[in-house]
Amino acid sequence: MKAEAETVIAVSKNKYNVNKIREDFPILKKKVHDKNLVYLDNAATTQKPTYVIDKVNKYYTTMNANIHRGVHALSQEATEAFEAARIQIKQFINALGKNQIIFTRGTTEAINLVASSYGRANIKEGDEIIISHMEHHSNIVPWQLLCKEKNAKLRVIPVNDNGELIYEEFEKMVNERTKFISIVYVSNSLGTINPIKELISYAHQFNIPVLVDAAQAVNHIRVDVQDLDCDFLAFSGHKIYGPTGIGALYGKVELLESMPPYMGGGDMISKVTFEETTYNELPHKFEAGTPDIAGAIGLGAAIEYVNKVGIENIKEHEHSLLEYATKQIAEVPGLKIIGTAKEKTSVLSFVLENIHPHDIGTFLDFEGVAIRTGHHCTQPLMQRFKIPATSRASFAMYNTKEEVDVLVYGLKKIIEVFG
Ligand code: C6P
Repeated sequence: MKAEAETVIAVSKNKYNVNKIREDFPILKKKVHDKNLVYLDNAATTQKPTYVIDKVNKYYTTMNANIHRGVHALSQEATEAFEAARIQIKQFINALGKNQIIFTRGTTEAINLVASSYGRANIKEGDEIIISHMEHHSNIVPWQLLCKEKNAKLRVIPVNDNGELIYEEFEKMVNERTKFISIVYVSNSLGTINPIKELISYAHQFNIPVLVDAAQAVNHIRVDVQDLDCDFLAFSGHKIYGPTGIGALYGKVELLESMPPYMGGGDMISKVTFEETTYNELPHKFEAGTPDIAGAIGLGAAIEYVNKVGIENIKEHEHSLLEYATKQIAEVPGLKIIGTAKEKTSVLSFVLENIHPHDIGTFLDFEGVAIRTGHHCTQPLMQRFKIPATSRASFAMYNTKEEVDVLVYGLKKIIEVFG
């Protein structure tokens, strides 16, 4: 195992050293079909630096125990590491208190928690919930289920041809029946960055709470829950260089306090009798059962790593990659970019005339290039653009212009082969 200090990348004064960063991600040395791996599927999940892998390893090799339960040394050490990860998250998104950070399996579970707990307690027949046309299925289906159960109505903010929210339509949609808004910060299929702060400020004029799906935001741009003034915010660890199966829900204390538990079980209780149960304080009220302790510690380490590189540095690097790729890809005949918003993160979705995205994905795989093809769990958005699927290249802190060149080379070769 490398010493911790060695695993931490070097970003010397104003100089972003992508090659040094790449050394921290062992998987990037892998060969695929005898070609160098070019990993451009970062919106699906990011690769993990040695720093994170080592922290997870260290947990299992030196402190594995259940948390919040034991008086013995291992349990206390594990509890401390787990709670330190919560503090990392709290600081990263600038929450006021660590009791506002609830560990979940990821964004999906976080949204389901709010829809089930807050939603069931507060949404009534005839109420309206607003989402947008660019939501991931995990920010559609939980609300659909709730609306069905409560006989409430789901309303959808439309999207223009560039893949931007039609903001005026949102304002027109808000009325006295609007009781909740759940909205994606950054679209996974298009890369669009939505004007979340403006939207929240408008919603708050009418006391409507807003949940922000930040799954594709926290790894690209600075997210500050106090500045946004969002009521809830959800994200997944695996999209920010952390492990899979762990994520977080942020919530305002008064809302979280008022909500009934989502799941019952160990750790979420204060006292149980057969007649009555009282619940533990925040955030434990929403953390029933043994959590993914190693995952949480890994997520804390991932955030530490991102902090060391600097989110602003990452943003700048990814933006320059996006600009370069957008320019290079325009040279591919018959290619159309889907998602041309003014404000974008490093996602490049496209279609090629008469060539199915799955063929593109398979062909590129033989060149060592990993992209995602399909509907990206945003079927209504695909229907909006009248396409079944796109090919999506998504860039992370460790990608390079040379890798973009390999992608473009592969795409040109596809045109030659498929004519
Ligand atoms: N998007 C993608 O390839 P989970 O699966 O819970 O970690 O994240 C769900 C989710 C929610 N919201 C947005 C905006 C997302 O992008 C995702 C996950 C992946 O685009 C997998 S479908």
